[in-house]
Amino acid sequence: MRKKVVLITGAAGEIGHALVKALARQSEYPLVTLDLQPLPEDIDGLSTHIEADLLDANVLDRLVSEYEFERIFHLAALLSTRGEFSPVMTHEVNVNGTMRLLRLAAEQSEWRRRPVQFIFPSSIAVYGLPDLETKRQYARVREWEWNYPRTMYGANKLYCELLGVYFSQYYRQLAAEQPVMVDFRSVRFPGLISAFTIPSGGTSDYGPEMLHAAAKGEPYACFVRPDVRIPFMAMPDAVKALLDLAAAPAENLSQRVYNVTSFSLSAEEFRAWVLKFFPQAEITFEPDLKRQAIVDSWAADMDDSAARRDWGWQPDYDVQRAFEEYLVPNILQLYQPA
Ligand code: AKB
Repeated sequence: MRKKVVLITGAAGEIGHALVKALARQSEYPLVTLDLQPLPEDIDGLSTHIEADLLDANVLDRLVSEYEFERIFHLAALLSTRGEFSPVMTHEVNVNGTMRLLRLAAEQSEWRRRPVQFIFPSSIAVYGLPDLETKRQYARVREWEWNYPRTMYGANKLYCELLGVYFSQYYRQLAAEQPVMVDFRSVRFPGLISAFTIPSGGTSDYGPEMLHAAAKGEPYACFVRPDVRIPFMAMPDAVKALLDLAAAPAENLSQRVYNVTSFSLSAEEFRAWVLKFFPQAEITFEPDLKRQAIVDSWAADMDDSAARRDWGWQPDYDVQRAFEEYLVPNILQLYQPA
C-alpha cells in the first residue's frame, strides 16, 4: 500500500524553505521533499527528505513505488540569470523535470481515479515587453498579454504552464476511454523577498540583495538603473498564494494560470525603503546592461484581478507592512551578532 503524501521539489530553495515550514504546521498528509541539496537546518526533520536529482529516472521510480501523491508543489527550477549561462541545462531541468513530474502525476491520477493536484510557481519572467515605451503603456499586464519571454527561464515557465494546461485538459484525449486528468494550477510570481534567505541566480535579486546587504552593514552596488520598475512580494504572501490556490474549489477557477502580486517599486524606491530602516546603508547604482535589459522587459506591474475574483487572492503585506512587520524585524534578528 502506497503512503499518501504531499511532494515538494526544490524544497531547499527560497520558496521551498518557507513553504515547508508552513505545510509542516497545516498539511493533512506527511511531506516528502526532493532537492539536490540537503535541507537547511531549520526545516530539516519536517519531511522525509530525498537528496537526489529529479532528472534521475530511478528516483522517480522509487517515489512512485512508495508514495501516492495527493498534491505536488513543483518548485525546482534554474532562474533567469543562472539560466542564461547554461541554457541547455536550464531547459533540461526546467522543462524535462516538469514533464517527468506531470507524467508521474497523470499516471497516478489514472491509477487512483482521482486527480493529483499539481501546483506550479510561474513567474513575471514569462513576459517580454519590447521597449520602455510599451512597458509604460502596458503598466499592469494581464495573463495573456506580451507573452514573449527573452530568457530561457521565462520561455521554460511559459511552456510548462501550457504543458500543465494540456495535462489537465487534453492528455491522452484520443487514447483513453475516460482519462482522469491532473489538477494543474499555477501562479505567476513577481520578484520575491524573503527575510530569511538571499536569492541566487535570479534577475529580480537586486531588491532582496540590497536589503540583506544593508542589514549586514555591507555596501551594495545595484545592477539596474534607479528608474527600473517591477512588482515584488514578501515571501509569506507567496506561500499564502500557493496554499490558497491549492485550497480553492475547482469550480471557482476560470483559468489555470493566475497573476498574483503585491507592490510595485522602482529600484530607487526600493533603496529609499531600505534607507528608511538602515539610514547608514551604502547603496549605489552600477547597471549591468545585460541583466538590466532582462528586467526592462518585465512588466512594471501585473493585473491579478482574476485571482482576486476567482479564489479571493489578496496579499497580507503591502510595502509598508512588508518592511515594518516582516522584513526588517526578522532580518535584524538574522544578522544579530551571536
Ligand atoms: C528571477 O529573477 O529569475 C526570479 C523570478 C522573477 O522568477 N526571481
